[in-house]
Parts: sequence; C-alpha cells; structure tokens
Amino acid sequence: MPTHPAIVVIPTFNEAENLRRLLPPLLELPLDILIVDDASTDGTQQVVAKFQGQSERVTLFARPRKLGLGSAYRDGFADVLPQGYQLIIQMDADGSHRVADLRAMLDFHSDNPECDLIIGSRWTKGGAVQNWPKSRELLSRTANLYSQLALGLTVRDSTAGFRIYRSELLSKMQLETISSEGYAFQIEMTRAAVRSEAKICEVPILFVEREFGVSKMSGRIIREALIKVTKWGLLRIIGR
Ligand SMILES: Nc1nc2c(ncn2[C@@H]2O[C@H](COP(=O)(O)OP(=O)(O)O)[C@@H](O)[C@H]2O)c(=O)[nH]1
Ligand SMILES: [Mg+2]
Repeated sequence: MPTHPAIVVIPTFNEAENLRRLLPPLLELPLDILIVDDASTDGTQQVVAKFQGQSERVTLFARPRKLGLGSAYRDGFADVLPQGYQLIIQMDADGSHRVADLRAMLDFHSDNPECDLIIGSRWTKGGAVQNWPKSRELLSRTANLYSQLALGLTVRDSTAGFRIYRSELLSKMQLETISSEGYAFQIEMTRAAVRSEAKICEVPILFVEREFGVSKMSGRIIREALIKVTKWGLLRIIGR
C-alpha cells in the first residue's frame, strides 16, 4: 500500500539544477514522488539518488534514452496505477509549476471531490504566465483556441502539463491508445478524459518560465500537435 494517497509523476531530461530546488518544498506535501528520467547527462539521477537517501517517498524510473514526454508519462502512470493511489499528479521539473499552486490544486480537490481531473490552468480567469516571450504565449493561446474549435473542448488550457487525475479516471482512459509525445500528449489526454465523461475542473495558476536548463519544445512537437488535432477534428466531423 502507498504511504500517501497521492503521487506526483515528474518527467525529467537534464533537470538536475531544477530538481534540487523543486524536491525540498514538494516533499513538504503529503505525497510520494516518481521521477521518470531519460538518461540525463547532467547528474539528474544523482540528485534523485541523494533525495532517495533522505526519503523513502522518492522513486526513480530510469529509461535508457530520450524517448519523449508522452511515453515518460505513459510508463510512469503504468507503474503507479496498480499501486493503489487515489490521485496521480502530473508536474514539470523545471520550476514552471509552482508547489504553492499544487497546494491550491490539492485544496481545491478536497473541496470539490467530484472533479475527476483538475487542470492547473494558465488561461482560466486568474491564471497567468511569467517571463514568457510574446511568441510563446501566442503559440500556447493559438494551440488552445484551435483545440477548442476543432475538438469542441470547453477546457481553456488543454495543453497544460500540471494536472491532478483521479486514478479511476486514468484507469478508464485506456492509456495504451494514447500515442502522442509532446504538447499533443496533453491535448490527447484532455480529449480522452472528455470521451470518458470526466468532470474536468480548472484552477488558475501562475506559470513561471524556467530559469535553469533548456526547454525541449521543438518544431517537431508543434507539428505533431497541429497534425493530430486536425486529424481528431476531422474524426469528430464524421462522428468518431
Ligand atoms: N523523461 C522525459 N522528460 C522530458 C522529455 N521532454 C521533456 N521532458 C520533461 O518534461 C517537462 C516539460 O518539458 P519542457 O522542456 O520544460 O517543456 P516546455 O515547458 O513546454 O518548454 C520537463 O520536466 C522536462 O524535463 C523526454 O523526452 N523525456
Ligand atoms: Mg518547461
């Protein structure tokens, strides 16, 4: 049985500096932590090992090479789902997702247990981004608008990677059918949650752009999202 009712799954690729800062405040919350690392070369796994020495609540899932964000989450979820947690949390390692906001999201869950999925949202009333160039904000806003129009989503931040899932929902969502890797993974998961008739709630967050390390966002990731959302939009038109 897990020691806590919630576990946070954090994918990492070269996030040593960021993890060093993130893990101490995160460990103050009543949750377990799974780091899914893709053979980082900057000492990320050594940082995890150091925290494992201090707490049994930290686990490392080491993968052989950079295999993508989507499959990191799929592997992480497959690992933790059978363990009996009530809540499975998604969070970036790079400091963009603040522990203070996770606290607020967990409080929201306590007050609103009927929400199957809670999204830490930049684009709902009260949400914001800090230190993002205009171009990155435009990309995120456009991706969300296109997802709303093409897929009929009412979620305002369907590309968000800061989420609390009820395990029952993740079990229903047939994760083996989810195939996206980048940005599109978040949209595909939102779409799958809607198709599983989940109650989705958004809590405003302040998303702070990373100070250390580099973003893994790329043209390939943007193209994947554009192509997949268009495909799902066309499937929607023919009723599938
Ligand atoms: N394990 C794993 N983690 C990844 C991969 N790509 C990105 N990440 C992690 O996913 C999180 C979000 O990635 P990031 O590059 O910050 O994306 P951005 O916030 O959209 O610019 C960070 O914790 C990254 O280290 C990957 O291929 N494998
Ligand atoms: Mg980031």
